[in-house]
Amino acid sequence: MELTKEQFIRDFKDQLHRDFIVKINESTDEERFLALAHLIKKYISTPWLERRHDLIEEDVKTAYYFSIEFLPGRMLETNLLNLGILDLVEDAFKDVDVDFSDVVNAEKDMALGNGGLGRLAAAFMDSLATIGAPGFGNGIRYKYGLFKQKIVDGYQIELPDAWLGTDGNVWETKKPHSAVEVKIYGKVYLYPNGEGNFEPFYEDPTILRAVPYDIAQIGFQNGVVNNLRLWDVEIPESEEDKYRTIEDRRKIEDITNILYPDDSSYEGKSLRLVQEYFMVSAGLQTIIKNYLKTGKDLKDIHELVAVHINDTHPALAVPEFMRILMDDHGVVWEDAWNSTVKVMSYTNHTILAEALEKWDCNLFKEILPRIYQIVNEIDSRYVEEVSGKFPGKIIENTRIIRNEKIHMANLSIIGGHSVNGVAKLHTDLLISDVLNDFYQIYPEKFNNKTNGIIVRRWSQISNPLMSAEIDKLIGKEWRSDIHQLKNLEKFITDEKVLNEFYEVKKENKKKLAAYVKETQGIELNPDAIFDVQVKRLHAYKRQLLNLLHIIKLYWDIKDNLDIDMVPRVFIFGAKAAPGYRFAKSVIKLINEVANLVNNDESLQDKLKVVFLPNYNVTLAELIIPASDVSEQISTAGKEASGTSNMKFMMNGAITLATLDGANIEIKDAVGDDNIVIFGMNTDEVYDHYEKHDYNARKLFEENPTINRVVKTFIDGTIPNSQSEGQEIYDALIRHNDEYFLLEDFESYVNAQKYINDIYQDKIRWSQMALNNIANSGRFSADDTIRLYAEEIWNIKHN
Ligand code: 8GP
Repeated sequence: MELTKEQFIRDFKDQLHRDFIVKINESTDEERFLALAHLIKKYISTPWLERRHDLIEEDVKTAYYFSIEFLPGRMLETNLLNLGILDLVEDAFKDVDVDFSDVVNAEKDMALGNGGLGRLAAAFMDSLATIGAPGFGNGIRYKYGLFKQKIVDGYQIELPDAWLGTDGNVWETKKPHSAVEVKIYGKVYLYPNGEGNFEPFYEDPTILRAVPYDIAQIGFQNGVVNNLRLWDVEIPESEEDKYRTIEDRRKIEDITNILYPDDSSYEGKSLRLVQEYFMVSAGLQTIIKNYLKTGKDLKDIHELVAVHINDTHPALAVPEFMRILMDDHGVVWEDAWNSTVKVMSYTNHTILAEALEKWDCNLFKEILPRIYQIVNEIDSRYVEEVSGKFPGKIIENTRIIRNEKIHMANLSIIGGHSVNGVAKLHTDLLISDVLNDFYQIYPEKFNNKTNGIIVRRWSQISNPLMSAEIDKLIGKEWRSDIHQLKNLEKFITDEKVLNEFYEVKKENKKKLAAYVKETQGIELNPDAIFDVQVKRLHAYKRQLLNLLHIIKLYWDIKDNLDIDMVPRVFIFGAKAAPGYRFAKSVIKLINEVANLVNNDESLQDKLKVVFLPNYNVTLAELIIPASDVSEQISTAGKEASGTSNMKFMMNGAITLATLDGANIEIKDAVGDDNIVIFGMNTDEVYDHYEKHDYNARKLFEENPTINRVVKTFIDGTIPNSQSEGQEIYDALIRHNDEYFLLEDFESYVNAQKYINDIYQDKIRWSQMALNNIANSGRFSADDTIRLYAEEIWNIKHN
């Protein structure tokens, strides 16, 4: 946008004055942040408003991305960057003597998501706007984001993240006039309406008022402003009488209170199903209402609307779309079904069986009586359609209702025209294994869309030093055309350049070290290798393998205090699901090993271990630019894609990886010499599954290193962790090491040794790092979303 620094300073002072009746030098950082956010909203209000009107008026096909998670993190810098005024604002703040980074730090992380899936959804919002595509988001306005993690005595403690505070989210705008009603519970009777359809009659339903809050999604320097709509629940005025007590009201308010309510209880499960339906119904009603404004026939709605089901949580979109078309607008089943299948598409984000959603029919029927009828009908018609054409076993495996359960992935696949995985290997595994039965029926529905990242955030915003260095070498065009990073390859033998990148990394390491010192009291040596594993804590991601290696190093140094090794700092960041006992035990052990190692002076700082609490997007922005080694060590086949792996490579960290998820594509991008691969591949893992021949105890008994390392968990070496240590020991030895840590251990140790060796060759290491940066452009979410736009949604973009 066109703006001078002087004009901006005037606008900003005015805004502060108006919002808080305060002068700039008397204002707090929070006031400055809020005023700046309000000002940004003012700057974009016109294109934001016009965007939606234009799309409706001009009959432009629009994609709606339905997701139960959105994880944007902080939005201030991204918004300023995308508006093209980040530098100007930073500069202006210097002129008025305000520290811009303090203003940035006054923003709370918007963490309406758990990890990769939610971060990807937020990235796609940015990319959709950036490629100028009509693509809007649809989700839930949770009052509490993902819990805040504190570590007390080595244990994870979860604290509520009341991110909305009392004033709400500064980026949002409440739209009460667009509220809709959503019906749950009660009974439904169907009466034939004489036109081949049924008229439903609802007896005693619970009626909810869904109120939208809109958040602008600003495209990168292109004037486009898309919308992310998050729904909040209220009690409709007409129903007020029914909710006299605080307890009664709370039952309703709970619906949008928390992200992923604990679903180990019946109440938790119902709440989650209600959340899913609430968001889907409110979103679809609005989409259909807007479509009708075009004056077009509902049976052609697929020509203007695409709905994306991000993982199975929004899968109720299929029957709800049918319901609205049929019950509210009298479309006959066949026409409604034809449109629904063309409108819907689905992304699968994991092959882990426990994450594939299933609902008990009884619970489903109680909460969503009309939707249950429709799902039943979809299921019977599906069985009828494929009967005789495919073996009974395949039909049984793919139908929606089986063993009194509703299979949400099956509903999403049958009810849509596209199913995609999120990296090549992941899609291949869906096709050849997890969803192979479906592939035999609908091969044409399957496609791959490898994940991507917002390259601007992970370079320009989080790593300004590296970005300035790149500018010096190849000019600034890469900032808007990421593929130009490839031009950095020209400098791969230029020692001066390599040294400069090395120094940039060191500066970033010093910054992280200062944070660690301040928050944890641990001193880090910036000349050490910063070896980082940050991601959700899960057994398959194998943080424990990393820890086994740390324990090995500990013994190596203890055995030979003069050992020749580059000092190593292992950094972890990871939240464990509150009910996930094993994951919490791993956190406890990491912290106790950290205590052991960091307080043992005989190690002479050769080894340090740091667990940084409350890993989130903001912390990632500090850690990733400071990393030398990116740990991507999941059991092959288990990590659908990963996206932090892409962020690390973009920041010149060397990937230490198994051949899993997008690591394989990173390897293709950088070449075998610029990545360190270890461990079993997927075929080898599957071979163990088939032959049932894996024997962890044998490895433990026959390999002295493994024996010593594993015994460390139970022999009292690691203080204050007896029961957790035993649990880990049992998981590895008594329960036969489900994720093959011991089998991959030796190969991992060798890979780590290799890292230690090449790090000593500064030029070689820097060449690898530069090669990673130069080839990271291919993981831009802008490119990924272009493929969604062209191959799945059929929407236009620039
Ligand atoms: C994650 C995958 O684990 C990760 O590899 C991938 O990069 C990311 O999605 C984005 O595609 N999957 C999930 O978070 C996930 O499946 N969550 C559902 C169980 C809730």
